[in-house]
Amino acid sequence: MDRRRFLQGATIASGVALTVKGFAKGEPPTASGGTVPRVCSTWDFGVAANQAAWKVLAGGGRALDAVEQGARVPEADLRNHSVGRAGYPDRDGKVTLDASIMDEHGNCGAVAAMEHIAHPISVARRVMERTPHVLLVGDGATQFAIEQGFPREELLTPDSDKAWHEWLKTARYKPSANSEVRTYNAGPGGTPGDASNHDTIGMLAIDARGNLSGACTTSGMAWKIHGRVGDSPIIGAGLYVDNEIGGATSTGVGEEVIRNVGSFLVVELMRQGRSPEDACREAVERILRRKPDAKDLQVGFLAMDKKGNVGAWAIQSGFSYAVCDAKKQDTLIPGKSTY
Ligand code: SD4
Repeated sequence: MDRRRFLQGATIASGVALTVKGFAKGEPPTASGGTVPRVCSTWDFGVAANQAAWKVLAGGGRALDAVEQGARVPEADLRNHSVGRAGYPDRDGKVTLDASIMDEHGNCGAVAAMEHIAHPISVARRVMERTPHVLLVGDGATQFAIEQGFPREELLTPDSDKAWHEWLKTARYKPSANSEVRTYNAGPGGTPGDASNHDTIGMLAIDARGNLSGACTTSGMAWKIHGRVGDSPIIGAGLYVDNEIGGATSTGVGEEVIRNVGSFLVVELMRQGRSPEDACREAVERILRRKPDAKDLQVGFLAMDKKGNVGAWAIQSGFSYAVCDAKKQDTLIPGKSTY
């Protein structure tokens, strides 16, 4: 399903609780009307991730379990070249993954630049729950994962390898706006391109007890310098959750998010009384005020407040997100006739 159809579907599916506006530049979607439990996630591949998360929430499960289960879906999806297995590699042909997770108690865990482990979100959770640390990187993260029983695997698929060799012909690294073009929908062997080399899944959930958790997982920017770490595993940048206020997550060019501690900023703006959408918008505008050239890049924020209200904002059009709760879990499934 392309983004336009997803959005049309989302509009039809919205009912009273969700209002999805058009995607004219500077006009990302909003969801309002707090509903608990609820899960939201970035981009249209968030629809499938939300379904997995919803199974946990609908059964009365914890938001933390929901976001972990949800994030594992795109991590395993071979059509998705920006998260987990089959993610596009760095300039040296190595697939290095970043992920973070945060629960309702303020506990958090993360891995960065980790190779050979297919589910970084679950390793991040182990870091949170089984170590005194927050962030493990590189070989240390892989070693820890293996000690924890995760299998060591080759994550570079033939499609991603082919795309990398194609990129090597010019070897030009130029992250740019992620607007209409994306490799996710191009299917196996999707054309690699500057315009579509970054799509992270960030998820936020609130469970029936009103507790919030979040997760964020990515293979980062395609063709990056080996060792580059984006915003996704940096607590406060790619993900932040404060169970009293709400949570936020980000997607897009991570360097701009890190510079502005984006997700923490969004949560702090909600603490000051801003709605999730307003908070995301102000964070985007902060980035643009500090660096006007960032207008040519893509950065998007997604936020959920303590009541389950959801909002988002992005520099460019083309950013989408998926929301799932008891009222509309089915209607946001891709390919359903309501589309
Ligand atoms: C990064 N923020 O590594 C990630 C990439 C991304 O949509 O979000 N793409 O910078």
